[in-house]
Amino acid sequence: MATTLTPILSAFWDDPASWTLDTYTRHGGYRALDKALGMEPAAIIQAVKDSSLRGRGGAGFPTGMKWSFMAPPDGGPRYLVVNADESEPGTCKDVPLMMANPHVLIEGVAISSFAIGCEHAFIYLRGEVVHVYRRLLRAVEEAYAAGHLGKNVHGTGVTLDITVHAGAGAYICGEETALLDSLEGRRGQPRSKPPFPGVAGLYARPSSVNNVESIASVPGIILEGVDWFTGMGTEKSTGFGLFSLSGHVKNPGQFEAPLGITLRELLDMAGGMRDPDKALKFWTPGGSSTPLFTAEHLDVPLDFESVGAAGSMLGTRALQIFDETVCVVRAVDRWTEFYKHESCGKCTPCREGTWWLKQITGRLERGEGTEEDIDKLLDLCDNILGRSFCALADGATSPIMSSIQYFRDEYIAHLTPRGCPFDRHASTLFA
Ligand code: L3W
Repeated sequence: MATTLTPILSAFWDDPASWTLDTYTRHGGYRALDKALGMEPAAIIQAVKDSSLRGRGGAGFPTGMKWSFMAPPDGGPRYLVVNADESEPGTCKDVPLMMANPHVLIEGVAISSFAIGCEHAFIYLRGEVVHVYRRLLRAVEEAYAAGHLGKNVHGTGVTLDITVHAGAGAYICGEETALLDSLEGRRGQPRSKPPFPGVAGLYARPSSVNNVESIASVPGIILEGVDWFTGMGTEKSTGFGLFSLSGHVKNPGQFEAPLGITLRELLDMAGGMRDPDKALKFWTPGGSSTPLFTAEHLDVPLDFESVGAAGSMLGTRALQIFDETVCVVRAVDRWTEFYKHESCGKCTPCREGTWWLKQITGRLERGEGTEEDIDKLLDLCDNILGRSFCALADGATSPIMSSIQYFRDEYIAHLTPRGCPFDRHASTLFA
């Protein structure tokens, strides 16, 4: 049976003024918070654990387990920090979610904060998206005025304040500990783990850092129940997610569907390839940090286990689609430039490694490389993988290693003095 879409977080994005409190309330908003405030905090954590909700920010760590790893209350502050620093190339789900329905995130923050004993939560937003910043500020204001936030949430005596913080636009600040440093007013660079944020996070206090979509999924779990959530998706990758289709696809955008849907099904829903006469060449299952897939992976179920077994990662479900007109070496060179530029410089494998990777992908793309360079790239990747402070450098190796695995011939075709055999003007991407 064909998988169908499950518009839950995106249920009323088409409503006029979908982002207002009025619209959210008309669609049943903040009823989950009412229900949660009548529960024991431990029961909320248990429900999220039982739902098997896994982090939607890329790594897929179980959300309820992360909360239960927090150090026990000692009377001092505890923090929830929402990672809204979406900046992975291709990843574009949290921004539309916050623009179209900021209140589902705020309600999720309120419930999650109550569960973990947090009275002051932060939403750390990517700096460039000023329109989202304004929208969140307005929505938080509305929520305070309606009693969903503040000193006496829903008249229960529970306190919750939310601070929306806009960063300065650095990819590294999506790494949770760099984000915490940045939030504390320092230059954003990853911290060594352990201690994990659950033990010593923001201001060295127990903190949970969770992705926007993870927290926005919590109200549904509380209101509709664990069985409702686990009834979607696969046994180990439960629930639904936003799949973001971009690139050479007829109708790019957000497709909210159960985990386990395939790209073939999603492409059907998106009207197919932009030019039906051009074949799919390669695609990313979860942003540029996840190893590339090709047309042979069209039927891989997009859940954590199946994508992993097929050699990649579900990541952020950022499905960037490239047709046969795209030069894979050029695409990889562009991504590598991104990682080199965004490396925070703290650790040598990443700072030096991404610089060298870019030197080599650049000269290969320009037709100035040698066959030895291809193996040098693989050797460099091998020396970077698992040796850097955070996942940024690992991510940089993914498109390189996978593209050589699937398209070595295309790298070799670049070795002639004329360089890239592709007609740059034939492709509508990377023009
Ligand atoms: C307590 C333990 N907590 C792990 C927690 C940890 C974190 C979460 C996941 O990278 C990936 C990356 C990108 N006790 C724990 C523990 N935790 N062990 O679990 O941790 P980790 O280290 O597996 O992943 P990460 O460093 O959070 C995220 C990939 O996602 N990605 C997404 C990128 C998107 C962006 C963006 O747009 N801003 O960065 C795409 O694939 O490559 O592999 O909370 O504390 N024993």
